This record gives sequence, C-alpha cells and structure tokens, in this order.
Amino acid sequence: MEVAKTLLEKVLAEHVVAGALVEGSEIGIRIDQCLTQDSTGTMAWLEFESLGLDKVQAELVVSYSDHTSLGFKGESTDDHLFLQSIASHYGAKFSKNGNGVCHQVHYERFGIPGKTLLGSDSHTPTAGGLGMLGIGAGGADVAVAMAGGPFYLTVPKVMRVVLTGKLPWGVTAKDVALEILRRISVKGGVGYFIEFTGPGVKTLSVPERATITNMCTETGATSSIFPSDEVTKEFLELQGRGADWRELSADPDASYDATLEIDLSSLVPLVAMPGSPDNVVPVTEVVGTKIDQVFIGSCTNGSYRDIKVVAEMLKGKRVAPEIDVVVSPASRQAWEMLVEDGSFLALTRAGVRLIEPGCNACIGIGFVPGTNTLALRTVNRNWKGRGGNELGKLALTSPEVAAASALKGAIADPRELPPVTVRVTKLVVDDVMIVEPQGPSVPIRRAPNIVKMAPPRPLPSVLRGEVLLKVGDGISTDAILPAGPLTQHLRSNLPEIAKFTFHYEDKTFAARAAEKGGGFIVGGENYGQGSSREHAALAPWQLGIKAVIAKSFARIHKANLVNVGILPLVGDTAAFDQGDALEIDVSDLHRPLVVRNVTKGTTIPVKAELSERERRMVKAGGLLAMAAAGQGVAIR
Ligand code: MIC
Ligand code: SF4
Repeated sequence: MEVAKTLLEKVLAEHVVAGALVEGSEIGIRIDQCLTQDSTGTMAWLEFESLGLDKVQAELVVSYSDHTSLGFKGESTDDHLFLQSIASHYGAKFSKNGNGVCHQVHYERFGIPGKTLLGSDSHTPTAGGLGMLGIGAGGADVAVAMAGGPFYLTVPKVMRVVLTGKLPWGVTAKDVALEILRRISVKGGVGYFIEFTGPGVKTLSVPERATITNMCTETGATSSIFPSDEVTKEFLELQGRGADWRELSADPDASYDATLEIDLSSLVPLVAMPGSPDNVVPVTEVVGTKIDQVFIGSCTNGSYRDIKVVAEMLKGKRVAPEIDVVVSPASRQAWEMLVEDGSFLALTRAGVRLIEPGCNACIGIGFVPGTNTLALRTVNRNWKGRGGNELGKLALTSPEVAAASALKGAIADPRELPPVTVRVTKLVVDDVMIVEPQGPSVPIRRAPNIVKMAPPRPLPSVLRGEVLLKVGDGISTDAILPAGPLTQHLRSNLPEIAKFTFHYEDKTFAARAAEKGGGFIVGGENYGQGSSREHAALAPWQLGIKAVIAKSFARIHKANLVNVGILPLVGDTAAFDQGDALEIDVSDLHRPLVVRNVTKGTTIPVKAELSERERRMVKAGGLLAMAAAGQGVAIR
C-alpha cells in the first residue's frame, strides 16, 4: 500500500540524490533552478568561478540586480557590471536594475510548480506561493548548485497550516503571515517546513500566497509551500506559461509533525511593532500611533494586487501632509500594469512618491528613517538598524493598513474605509529587462572593489583565543553584519566590509578582533536568524573568528559558518564572559567536545551538531576548500 505523502515528501522524492528521506537526516537534493542577487551574488559568482567550470549546469540560473539597483555608489555599479558580464559569460540570465526584486520576478516569470530553486537570499521560499520548493542558502551553496552539485539539507519536520474561511475586507495575506509569527515566534519554524492546506487555500491568489511563503522565512522555517491548483494554473496562463503548470498537493491523509489552524474569516489586521517581526499586535491596539513615513513595496508586498489596492484606497484623496509616503512595486510587470490602468496617476495625485522596482527602503537604500522616528512598512523585517539607522524604528503591516495610515498620518484600521476588491484578469508580459546570456566570449568586468577571498584555512587541532563578544538571544545577521548604506557597496570586498562586523552591537569589535588575531563569539538562542547573507560568516572569518558558541543557531547561518570553516558549537553560554580566554581541542570532532575556560578555570561541555560531511568540511577549512580538494562536492 502506498504511504500517504506530504507535499514536501513528494517534491523531495523527485529530487533526492544522496541520503535517505528520513526526518532529521541529511540528504542531498538536485537543484533545478538557482537565483542570485547583487548583494550576495558577487561572492556567489566568485565562488562559482573558483570551481573551474565553463558553464552553469543547473536548468536555469538567473542573476538579479535589485538590492542596490539605484547604484548609490560607484562600487555598487561595479558589482552590477560584474554580475551582468559573469552571468552572460557562464550562461545565466541577468535581470537588470529596475526589473524588480528577485523573488517576485522569479515567481512571475520563471518559477515552476514541483521544481527546486536555490537562491542566495533567505526569501527564496517566496516561490512556494507557486508550489515550487524554494530554499535560501549562502553563496557557496548556491555556487555548487549552479555547478550542478547537490544541495544538502536536514530533512525537516513538517508543520501543516490548515486555512479555512475567507479573508474579510481589510485583512490580508500579510496578516496571515503575521498571525503565524504571533503564534509561533521567530524561532517556532526552526527545523520545520510549512505546508498550507485546507479549503481557505483556494481563496488566495498566487501573489497573496507568495506574501505568506515569503514571510514564513521569518519563523526560521526551512521553507514553505502552497499546493499547485487551479488558481496556480490560471496565474501561469496569465503569465503566458500555462505549459509550466502541474497539479501538486499533499495526499489527504498525509501525517504531519504539527498543525496550526487559521480561520481566515476571524483574522484581524495586525502590526509587527519595532524590534522583531513577531512583536505582533492587533491594529486596534496601536491605532492613532503617530508615524513619520510609509513605505509600500518589497518582495513581501509589492505585487500588482498590493499596489492596485493602495491606489484604489487613495484615489481622489490626499495622504497626510506631514508624512512621507513611498510606493515601490516589486516588478516591472506590476509597474507597467499600474501605469496602464491609471493607478500611478491616482497615487501621484494623492501625494505619493513612486520609486522603481527594487529592494530600496527595505534594505536601507534610500528612505532611511530619521532618529527617533517611526516608519510603517509593508516589508518583512524590522530589527534594530534594518532600515539603515539604528535609531529609526520600523513597524510592519499590510498594504491596506499602510494606505489607511498614510491618509491619517498615524496607524489606522483599514476596515473603517470602504472595501476595495482587485481581481486580476490580465497581465502584461514583456521580458525587456531580462538579458539572455551570450557565452564565454563575453569578458568579465572586474573593478578593483571586487576582491577575491583569501585562501581557506584548515581547522587547527586546538582552538585558542578570547571571547571577543557575548551577545543575547535572537541576534540576526543584520546585527552581525549590517546592511544598508554603510555596507551595501562593500559586499564584494571582505577586508573592507569586515570592519563593520557587529557595528550596531559593539563598534570596537572589528578592531579588537583584528588586533587579537581572532577569537570566539558567544551567542544566545537562534543565533544568526534572518538573511542568508554569507558575509555574516565571511566577515567574522576574515577577522579570524574560529568558533561561535551559542544556545542554538538559525539554519542558513549555521550552514554559512560551516561553509567557511568556522565551528558552530552549542552549549550553556552562561559559563562564558567577554574577555575569557578559551581553549578547545577539536582534533577529533566525533569525540564529545569540552571548552576549557582558562580564565575561570572551568571546563564546559559543548556539542558540534554536524553531519559527517559537515565535520569534514570544517576540518578542511570550508566548502570551497573541499571542492578544491575534489572532495564531497560532486558537480555535474
Ligand atoms: C534581506 O532581506 O535581509 C536580504 C538583504 O535580502 C538578505 C540577503 C542579503 O543580505 O543580501 C536575505 O534575505 O538573505
Ligand atoms: Fe530585497 Fe527586502 Fe526582499 Fe530582502 S526582504 S529581497 S532586501 S525586498
């Protein structure tokens, strides 16, 4: 008798190339499509180059330019020229500045239900809105996948989210994501994959589903997915890609490790107040809170549907005169439709500023919040410093709440305004800003800011050094290595960007680490949550960090540490203080490990929770060191 399967099991079964499909064990899967973006892409492509192939091997690779699309520094433009030329040289498509944020463009133009997508960006699960398995990873993992090598992951537990009912006016897909975060927190998804089921699924369009899978990233989940159904089919047909559709859903009696039930009809508009995406309250609790800026866009809420709703809500009205209101559709497709249907005129007349498709404010490129101000945004992250100023605060919400609030100049409840419905029956399809590859005759353009990494360092048998920094729980990669105007132009230059490591936590960290020749970092729970930014591992590596001891690690960051040869260790961190001298014998990573706290005269047991492959990798000095030695990185 056939065993009933979850959707994850079905997709993985079609892609597994190494290991057994058993929860908790490590498997290698075939990756069909890869995406890179301009913040993480330069490293990913340099890493790909170091593998020595003459062409990408995955079915489809797209290099996107979106994070610094405005080219606010010459170095960013240099990155774009490098990315465009290297993509063309090695057989990848290039999505130009202004074409939009990678995740939205990808599900609109390239995603295919049932296929696998590995992206050097944590929000790659957005593709799950289309029934595609999208996984975020560091650049080195994506480089190997572009080269046709498998991607390794631990088979996660599966959480089912059963959706019933239908969203009432003013309550949106964003509120579904915020509700999940409210219930399970930013670490509730760690070790899980999230599958959406239930009769409520069919009431949500593909862009709405993509908003939800996008933001499930914030729970720490490996990925999330919706079934591919008639709604998916209609969406792909409107994209002129009906032939890419296939039906895909979990077997009705599949068994799950956890279940959440959400009645869409009973949800209310929600707001994640500053500090963390799970700091969620009903809008009614914060109505009237004064705001200084509204930003509507990003890969979470930049779809045509999202911006059209806002345009309809603001039509014939004026936004509050004292605040700055900015709208940025997340793709050129959405942009063109909004031009065509008059939405931009309505927004302009309402006093809204329009900005080209791209990440923009979401990553602190422009619209940086002022000191002690509150910005209301439809993006997915609001940690300290995320908007580019550690003293400016961000609250997260739906486009509907954002539009209602833009009118008032304070947080407002959209349900007090007349309902607006948007039904999309036509899409403009034109890939004018996608550049097709020309092949090896294209010279790769390398400006001086594009600096190759120093050679890998194998792990010594004994690690010695000082605890250079001890941080609390929930430290995000934005805290380890800030994004925004400080650093976005230095993503291709490790020695320079490393100087900003822990900039918002302790501005002396980088100089101290360099002076001491490296040492240890002590973290709390869910250390490294958030983005896939491998720079949050590469920069500490550049400064000589040998191991990070934490209560627990976020998935992508842990993989990035291992990929660069830094040992992630789990243990009781109460036994360490900043300045303590430590010694760890790591000659045999199979033996129980003990940290000798030389300063305190104590010994503390710690665990290296690594697979056999990962142990070999850390020993060798990282993924690229293994690849160079021809070990364990089977590429096609
Ligand atoms: C983010 O949203 O944090 C980013 C910027 O897109 C990152 C990638 C990066 O740091 O370049 C992500 O999500 O992985
Ligand atoms: Fe860009 Fe923001 Fe999406 Fe990251 S979360 S890909 S910065 S829009």
